Amino acid sequence: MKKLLFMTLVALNSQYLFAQKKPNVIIIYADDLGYGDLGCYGATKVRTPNIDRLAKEGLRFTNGHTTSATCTPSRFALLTGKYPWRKAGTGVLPGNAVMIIPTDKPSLATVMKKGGYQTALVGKWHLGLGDGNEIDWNGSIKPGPNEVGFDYSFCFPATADRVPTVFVENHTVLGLDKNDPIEVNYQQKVGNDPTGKEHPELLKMKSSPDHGHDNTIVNGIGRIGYMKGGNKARWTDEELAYAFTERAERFIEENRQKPFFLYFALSDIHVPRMPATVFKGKSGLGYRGDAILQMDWTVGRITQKLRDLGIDKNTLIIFSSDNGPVLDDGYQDEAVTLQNGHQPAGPLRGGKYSAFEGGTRVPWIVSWPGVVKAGQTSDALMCQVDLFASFAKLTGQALGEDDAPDSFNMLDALLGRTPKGRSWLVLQGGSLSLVQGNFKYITPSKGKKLMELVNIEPGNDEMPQLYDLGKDIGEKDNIAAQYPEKVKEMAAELQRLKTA
Ligand code: NG6
Ligand code: CA
Repeated sequence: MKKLLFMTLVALNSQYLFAQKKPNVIIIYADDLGYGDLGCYGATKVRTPNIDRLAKEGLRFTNGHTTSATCTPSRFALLTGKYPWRKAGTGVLPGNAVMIIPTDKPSLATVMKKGGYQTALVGKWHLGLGDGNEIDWNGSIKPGPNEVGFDYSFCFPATADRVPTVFVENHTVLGLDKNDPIEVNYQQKVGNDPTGKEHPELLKMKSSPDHGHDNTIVNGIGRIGYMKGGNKARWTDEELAYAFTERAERFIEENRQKPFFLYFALSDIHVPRMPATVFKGKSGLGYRGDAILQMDWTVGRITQKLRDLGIDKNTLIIFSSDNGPVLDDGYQDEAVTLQNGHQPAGPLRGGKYSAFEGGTRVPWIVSWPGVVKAGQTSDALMCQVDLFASFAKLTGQALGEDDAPDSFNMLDALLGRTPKGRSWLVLQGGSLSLVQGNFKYITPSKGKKLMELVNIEPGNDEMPQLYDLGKDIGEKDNIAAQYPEKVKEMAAELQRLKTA
């Protein structure tokens, strides 16, 4: 009897240890969500109770970063553990681009797979597909997410404002009628579908003047790029959040007995913001605010699903965003006119596309009930490029020398065991910056000081910029002239890191 009890205790204990070691991991990656867009980061004009709850039950970072101020490079860094500016061709990609994640090197997903996880990507991909030969949208689309470590993938290829506006499930376009083949072209019009440019009267949401977004019209919205065919396979914008959430829930449910890794890359709150009808008009801030409510609903569905399945305590969730916020990113969706005092970047200067903090400092929440202490805030300097090495550590793996060259194991900071983050970080906005402690140095660059179309300061200046983020989080006071030695030292260090 005693022995039995002992064995049971050992078994329970090792199960507990196993549970501690191999939590399910979900990265919920919002698109273009700013530092000030959530209640738990100070927003008062829009309510995000589900995400706020995640923060309340876990850890909220105040100095968490993406590597870059746009989507493709940030996602590249997340999956490869490498700074995107080290590799040419990692800027915002069109919908028919070649895949830029190498298939012959480990990715975040292959690491998790090797660690014994079932892996999935659900949502926005935007890292290219295929190997350089023209993509056959009507056949098998390879290589893609499944070739870089995802057992299951359900995505759209680029952004919601770029063709083709279809779901790709593993290697095939979902719901494709073979008699209505898809053709995609980013140079010239294909097929007879009306374009936004020729037929603005057909649009249910107008594009903003001069932004483009006036090629093929799908679901009453002009897109970037031209497509023909695939009419039955085209999604409607209003179903995107639901479709992604449903697929994510299904993956969680099917894999609830195993450790799983879900990279859940939301389309919200990127343009075109055209949320499900039930969210339209709900926030009072236009469709951008409504998309925030929809995003919060998505998070609520996922956390509820985990609770329903009884696996919430064994699931590590990271919620973050790929870059900072933008109001007008190409469509007249009232984000500007109905802003109503909402500050999407909070106290930060700049936004999407910017070298200022608004470009890369984003919401970053970690929850793992019972392991990550509830209600913590950390001001550790964090970067998504480090998730690669941190997850390798979490799953008990050593990285090869050439793997994830820019990724450091920050697991202790990630789980709130230490307040110490990185001591330095390179960030990519209009130009490169280096953060060291409280100092931030921005490389001189010639470009415009204001991107008029999006009304964002990209951080360009022909003179070096130096800010003390400890005192001046809004980067208002350039102190480069007062600290010439510091400027020289940081410029040299950035140069060294670039070639290291
Ligand atoms: C820009 C688009 C913008 C958005 C962005 C990508 C124009 C003028 N603007 O080029 O609308 O699609 O690319 O956003 O075309 S990201 O979040 O995927 O990086
Ligand atoms: Ca983005």
